[in-house]
Amino acid sequence: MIVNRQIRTLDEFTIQQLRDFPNATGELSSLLRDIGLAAKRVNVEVSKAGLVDILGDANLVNVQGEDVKKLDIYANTQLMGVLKHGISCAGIASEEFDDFIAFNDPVSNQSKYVVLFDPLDGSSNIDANVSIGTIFGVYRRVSEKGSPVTREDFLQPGIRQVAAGYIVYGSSTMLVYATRRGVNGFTLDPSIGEFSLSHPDIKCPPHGRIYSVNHGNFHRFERGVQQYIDHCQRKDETNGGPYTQRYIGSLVSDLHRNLIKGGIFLYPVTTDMPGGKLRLMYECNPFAFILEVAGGRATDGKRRILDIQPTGLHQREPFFIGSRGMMDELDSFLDGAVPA
Ligand code: P6P
Repeated sequence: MIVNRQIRTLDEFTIQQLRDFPNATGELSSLLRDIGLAAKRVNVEVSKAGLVDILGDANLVNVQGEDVKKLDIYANTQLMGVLKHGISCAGIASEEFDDFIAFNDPVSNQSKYVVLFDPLDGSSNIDANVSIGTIFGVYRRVSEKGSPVTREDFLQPGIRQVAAGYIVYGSSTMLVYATRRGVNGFTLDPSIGEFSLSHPDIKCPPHGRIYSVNHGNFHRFERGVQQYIDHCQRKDETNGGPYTQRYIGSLVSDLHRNLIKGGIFLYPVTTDMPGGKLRLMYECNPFAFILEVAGGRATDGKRRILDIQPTGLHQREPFFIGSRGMMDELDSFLDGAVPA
């Protein structure tokens, strides 16, 4: 196998960004490299899960009331560690913690970013060896530098993210992140232990033929959603259908596939989850930012996800995200959907 050694690594790419934007302080580049380091450490454990006693439950329940897997804790510890000991992050909020964490040391208090993350999303799939992922969003703090971060630094609408990304621990391990300048994907090259640019300037196809939804909830969806799903199944060749249904049950895997191939993902409210299931701050917002930069759309069925003013770190939202043309098509079935 001939590997192109001219491919830029994540470190080279982020440093090149600095050269291209001399006014940049380098803090964001440094923060992204820190996340890349944590991802490499998590990848080692994820890839040998099943061989060592790092699978299974940690006999703990997190703020979500969900059983915490040992790998959840490991991933959470690795992410918090690199960010706390770096120079770019003043504090974090994690799915695994009830409240945000202010690092509150002299260096961290001078940092200008905060990071919200889901350290290992889809961890209920670990035991079945299904791909899982890490999701993160980066915001510029709004409180005064030099002091500990406050709740307002974290409760910002998603449109204020300066970067967002995910790592998918799959057949290969990829780190994909977006800034306003674009979305770029890096594949971990085990021969050099570096994430290498493999998917430059990712664009989400304006239309696709994949729809992703948990059909088990069909009879608990609102009528408009049911009608849209029925439409996806009834499309004929004249209007590009029928669509194909793909649902892994691991958000990072489902959305990575739809980002690359085009498609739409739906996690609507159901009668037993009237607020939706997915978390606004560290699941919906990061992916909404990434998809919009790549040309897609993301809503809660009515509002643009990135416009939602959060009221809590762990609030849930109904979530519809994907190719612009498919999202526009969905809007025509949903009452009160705000046209793009
Ligand atoms: P359901 C995994 O538990 C997760 O949080 C996301 O990764 C995934 O998209 C969703 O829940 C799957 O939920 O109810 O279809 O199993």
